[in-house]
Amino acid sequence: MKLIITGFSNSGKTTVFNALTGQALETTSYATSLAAAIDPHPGIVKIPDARIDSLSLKYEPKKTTFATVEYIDFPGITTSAAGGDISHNVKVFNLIKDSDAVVHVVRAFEDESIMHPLGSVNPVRDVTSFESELILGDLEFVEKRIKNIKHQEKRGKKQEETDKKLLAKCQAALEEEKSLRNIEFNDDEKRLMLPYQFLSTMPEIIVLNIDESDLNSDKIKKYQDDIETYFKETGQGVIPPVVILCGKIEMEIAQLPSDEAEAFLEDLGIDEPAMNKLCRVSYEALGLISFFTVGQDEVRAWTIRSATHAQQAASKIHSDIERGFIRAETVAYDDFISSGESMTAVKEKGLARLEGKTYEVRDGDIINFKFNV
Ligand SMILES: Nc1nc2c(ncn2[C@@H]2O[C@H](COP(=O)(O)OP(=O)(O)O)[C@@H](O)[C@H]2O)c(=O)[nH]1
Ligand SMILES: [Mg+2]
Repeated sequence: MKLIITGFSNSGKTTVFNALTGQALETTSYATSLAAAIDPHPGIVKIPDARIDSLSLKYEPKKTTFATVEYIDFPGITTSAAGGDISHNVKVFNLIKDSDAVVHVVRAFEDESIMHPLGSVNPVRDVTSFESELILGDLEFVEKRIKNIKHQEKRGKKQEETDKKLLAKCQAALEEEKSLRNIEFNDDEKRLMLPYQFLSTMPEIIVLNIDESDLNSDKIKKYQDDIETYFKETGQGVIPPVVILCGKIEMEIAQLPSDEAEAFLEDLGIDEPAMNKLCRVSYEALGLISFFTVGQDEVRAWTIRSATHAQQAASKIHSDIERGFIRAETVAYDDFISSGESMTAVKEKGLARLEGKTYEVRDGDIINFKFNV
């Protein structure tokens, strides 16, 4: 699963990427003319999970494995209002289409020495202009596709009517500057839309990158409210989560040895880095959940989409387990904890379940698959 970090230049994308990954990429803005020469920069990030921490303490395994997602850093999008080279956006759009969700970094920190491409700090305007760029990108795509269909028809090749109707519907919405995530589509239309990977249907997470001195300030609360209001007014209930953090501080924390990082957090009066929250929110936005396997060798979180059946979940571990699936011995993490972290107690209380192939695995299930090949 892959998330692309994007937004306008100097919003703090690379800073956030460094904070997430512990890498140390250079955090200066690239001129758009240089951007074309830069490759997307990936980084794998562990999803912090207190449940894995405590399972690992209990089982003392040789190895502990957390769930991961991948983040991509790349020079951000630009807008014609900023006089940028719009052709660069196509490259960003292709990367967005290749990802599973978008982390949109929005600048909320004031710093006169760092240029804002639109001349001033105004998070709501940035959110709106970003959305407009996505809509424009989709519109161009739809227009191209429609043109192509017409061209094919002229050459006597019959084209699918449902597809044509769908594209016309999308075009109409986009021309009214509506994101496609705010338009209702029936199941057939949704199926047809899937391969188009429309930009304005991507799950999005907003990161408000604030000044250290603004933590808990009314100004930031207002920014957040205004952003949420914008999505409420333009949309139909799909409000991207807004994560508030100070990228600069987070990057410093990520580059400290863990004991020093803890002391630093204590000084700041916060119990965990905001990056942990961003990771969890990312995981949720992707519709992902974790199930666990435990033992002396390894305690491990496995990533699946919510509503995945047990047999399919088993395939994450090994295709043999999927093929020879007999049953999934399942205990909810919370039941394990409330039974004093004892599997024997869990069984005595009747909280251990034997689940079949089509059981929908839940977040936090501790599973022992029985199989025969
Ligand atoms: N004051 C302040 N500066 C920041 C913050 N986050 C990033 N910056 C600075 O903004 C500039 C651009 O950051 P960068 O991460 O390269 O932005 P990008 O162009 O979006 O990748 C750098 O000089 C950063 O040090 C922040 O939270 N507060
Ligand atoms: Mg950057």
